[in-house]
Amino acid sequence: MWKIIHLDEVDSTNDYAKSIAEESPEGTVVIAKRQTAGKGRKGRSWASPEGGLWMSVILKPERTDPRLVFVGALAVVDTLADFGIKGWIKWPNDVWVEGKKIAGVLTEGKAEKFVVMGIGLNVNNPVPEGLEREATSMIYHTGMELPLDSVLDRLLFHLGGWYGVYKERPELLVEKLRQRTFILGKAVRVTEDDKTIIGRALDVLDDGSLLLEVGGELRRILYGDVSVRPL
Ligand code: BT5
Repeated sequence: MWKIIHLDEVDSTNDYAKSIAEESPEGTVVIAKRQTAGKGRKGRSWASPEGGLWMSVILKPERTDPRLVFVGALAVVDTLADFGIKGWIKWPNDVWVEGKKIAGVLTEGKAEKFVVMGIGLNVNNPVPEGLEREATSMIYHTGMELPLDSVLDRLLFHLGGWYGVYKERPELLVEKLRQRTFILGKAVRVTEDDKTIIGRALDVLDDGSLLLEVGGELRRILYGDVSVRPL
């Protein structure tokens, strides 16, 4: 299913993948040793020095909905497990290990044409400067360098599996996400642009949205940055 394009350096594998997506088959993967302008959501930057796994997959699903990002997050959690690391998901797109972020997923696309799913996973690279308190890398948990090719192999294997689930039985994807997210039951702050909502995360609904209890009322959140607040 996969056709892999290896690059030494690129601004962003997501931008590169988008530029070739229309004429490329589904399953084309762009991977770079380093990115000079790696991107997070909302224009944030993603530190991408050598040693990490920076890649983007071109997908052409018949339907695209917010649950697609869970495919990437669950595939990262399973990949970490293959290397003996327990990962947890922070809805909707982050993977954390022992209270720190180890990976992020960024999906972008063109309606009805393609989706590019970018995954950044810290593997052998040290934590980016300035993020020492918030981020972590696989090497700190395995105690040794990992061959990036093996990590990529496992990640693509799990991506293929979860993508199949997304297409056939998306409710199962959400079920699995519920089990692997660490925010349920916690007091959270959800920020979207300049709006902030504080409440308790109750559930991830079947459509992928987050159900919050805010001052006794229920609110459905479709998108946002979640941070867990001390009770
Ligand atoms: C994400 O955004 O977590 C999505 C990151 C996706 C990166 C991949 S790499 C391959 C592909 N090509 C791209 O250009 N992007 C994708 P967000 O939830 O907005 O989180 C961004 C925040 O994570 C930043 O503001 C930093 O606080 C933090 N961060 C930046 N670099 C990091 C790193 N290497 N490890 C952990 N946290 C990081």
